Amino acid sequence: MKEQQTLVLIKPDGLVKSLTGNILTELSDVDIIITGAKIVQVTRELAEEHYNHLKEEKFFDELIKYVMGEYHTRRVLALVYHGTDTIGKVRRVIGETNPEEAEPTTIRGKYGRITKSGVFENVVHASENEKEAEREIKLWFRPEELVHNIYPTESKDVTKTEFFWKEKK
Ligand code: IDP
Ligand code: MG
Repeated sequence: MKEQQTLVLIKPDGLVKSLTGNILTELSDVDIIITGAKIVQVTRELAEEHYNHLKEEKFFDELIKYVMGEYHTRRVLALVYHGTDTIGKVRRVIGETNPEEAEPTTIRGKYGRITKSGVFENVVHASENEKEAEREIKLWFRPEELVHNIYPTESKDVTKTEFFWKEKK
């Protein structure tokens, strides 16, 4: 029993199909809590870094286009879940990578499909293990965007331009 965090992405097909509510409901049944959430427009750089371990696969280019939203909408919902054994719990709820092989009761089994060009449109991403979870959470989120941090943080003095809401005169 271990406190873990995991990165979940509701991919562009999940957003276009209005599945956000259903997916959050399925994930709320396993006693884990959301500690960070935001809508992200995925750049090519972020997509390629996220899937860098699949660079050599023949489906890599299609995968990058898919996660950048070229076939659906240019955004994903990024979430960090926190709790005991979160990584395995979430992976069980989402199901197998191939939506045709995923159990029909899982998120991917219920809502995923394979396109004619062979893209696995499997609706959600979730980290596979602790090493990947740490890498992915640090890639997608800054420490202050999470309500609770399990990885060490440090403060640095930086000078930067920040945006504020314009004050009404
Ligand atoms: P995972 O998302 O279940 O962890 P990975 O092997 O890490 O599976 O693959 C990342 C993503 O790449 C998958 O979610 C899926 O969208 C896509 N993908 C994986 N394997 C294939 C394949 O054989 N054909 C087409 N797309 C694939
Ligand atoms: Mg993976």
